[in-house]
Amino acid sequence: MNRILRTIRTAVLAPLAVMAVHVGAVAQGTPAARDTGRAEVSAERVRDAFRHAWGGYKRYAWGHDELRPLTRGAKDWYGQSLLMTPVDGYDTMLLMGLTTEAAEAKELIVTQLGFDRDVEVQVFEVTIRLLGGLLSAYQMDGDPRFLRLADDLGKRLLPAFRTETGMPCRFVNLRSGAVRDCVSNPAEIGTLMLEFGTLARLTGNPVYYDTAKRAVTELFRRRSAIGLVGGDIDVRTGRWTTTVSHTSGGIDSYYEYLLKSWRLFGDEDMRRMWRESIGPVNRYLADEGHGGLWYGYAEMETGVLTKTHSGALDAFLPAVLALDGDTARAARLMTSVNRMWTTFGIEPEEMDYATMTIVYPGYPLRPEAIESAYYLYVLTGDERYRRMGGAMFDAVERAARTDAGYASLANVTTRERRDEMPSFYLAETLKYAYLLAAPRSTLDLNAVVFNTEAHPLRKTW
Ligand code: DMJ
Repeated sequence: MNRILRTIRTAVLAPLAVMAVHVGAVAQGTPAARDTGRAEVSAERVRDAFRHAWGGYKRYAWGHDELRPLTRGAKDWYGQSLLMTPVDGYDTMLLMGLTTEAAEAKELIVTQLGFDRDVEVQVFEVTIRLLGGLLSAYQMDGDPRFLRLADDLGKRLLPAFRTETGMPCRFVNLRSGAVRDCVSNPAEIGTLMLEFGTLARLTGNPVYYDTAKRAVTELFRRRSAIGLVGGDIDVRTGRWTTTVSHTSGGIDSYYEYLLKSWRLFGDEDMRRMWRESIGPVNRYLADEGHGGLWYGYAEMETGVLTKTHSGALDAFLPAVLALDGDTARAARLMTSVNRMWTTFGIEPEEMDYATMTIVYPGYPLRPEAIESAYYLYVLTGDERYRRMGGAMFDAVERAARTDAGYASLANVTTRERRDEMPSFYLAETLKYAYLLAAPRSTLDLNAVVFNTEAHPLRKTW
C-alpha cells in the first residue's frame, strides 16, 4: 500500500499524460499558453474543497453511498450501500495526490464492496459511476482487486441486455438478473460502451464490448430519416415512445460516447455513427435566434424546433464539440453556457433561453459547465476559460459549502439548499475544477478519455 501511495504522482500522472492514441488527435494549447500560473482559483483551494467534502462523508456517512450534508446523515440509493462516493471519488484523490484519503477509500472499497446482492440497480448509473470508477482505479493504481470487482459487476449487468433488440432495460437485479423498466432512452442505452469496452480489453472477454456496441448500434439504426433520435424508446419493441429530440438529459451522453468510443477504441463504426449524428444535431437542434448559439428541442421526424429550453446538463456539449475539433462552434456555445451561469449567479437545471427565465431552479452540484471550460482551456490555451471555470467553482464554493460538506441547491435564486451531495461532485465537478486550476497537470486529451462521470480511461491495449 505505502509503495503504491508513494508513487502516486508518477504512477498516475505520468502514464496518463504520455500515452498517445492515434485516432482523432486533437490540438492542445501550447504549454506556454497553458502554464501562466495566473489561475484565479488555485489548485490548492480545490483540493481543500475535496478534502472538506470527503471529510464530511467520512464523519457522517462512512460506508454509505452519499452524504446528507444538512442533516449530517447518509443516503443509500438502493437501501444498501454500493459505496458510490468512495468509488466515484477515488481517482480524483489519486489525481490530487491526496494519499491519506486515497488509502482510506481503497481500504473501504476492497474490503467492503461486493455485488452478490439481491438488489435492483440502474444499469446506466452503476456503469458510469461504479464500473467506470473501478476501471480507472485499476488502471491508475494497478491493484487487480479493482479489476476483479469490475468484472464481477460487468457479468451481473449483462442480463439487462437480453432483450428482443439487444438494447438494455433500465434496471437489473444483481443476483437474479431479473430486469424492469424496459422503456429507456438514448443516454441510458448509449452510455455504456467506454466502460464495457474497456472491461473487455482489460479482461480479454469480448462479450462486454460486443454487447454494448450492439446496444448503441441498434439505437442508432432507429434514428429518423433526418438523423435525429427521440427521447424514449421501448427496448423490447424498438419503437420510440417519445419523439422529441434534444441534447439534454436522457440523450446527452449518447452523443458523447459515439465520439469518445471512436477515440478510445479506434472503432470506425463508432466514428461513422458519430459523424452521421452530429451533423443533424447541428443542423436541426442548433438555434441562433436568441442572442447567441443554443441547442433546443425539435421533433425527430421533421426537425422543427418546438421548445427553447437549455440547462445545466446541456452544458456538456461545448466539451464534446471541442474534442471533435469544432472549437469555433464550441466557443460560441460556451459563451451561452457562461451567460446562463452568470445571469443567475449559478446555472439552473433548466431555463428558457428565449426569455432567459428559469424553468427548474435547482443546482445539484453538476460538473458540465466547468467540464466544458476545462476542455476549451486545454484545447485552445485561452486563459479566458480558466477564469470562467474558476469563477464557477468560486460561486459553488460560496453557495454550497456547509459545515459538513457541500449541499445541492434547491433554488439558484433563493440559494435554498437541499440535503444532498451527489457522488459526481467528487468524481467530476471537483476533478475538472482541479485540472483547470493545476498548472502543468493538464492531462493529455489524446491519451486519456474521460467517461461521462470523469473517470479517466487509458488505451493500454
Ligand atoms: C453525471 O452522473 C454524469 O455526468 C452524467 O452524464 C450526467 N449526470 C451527472 C452529472 O450531472
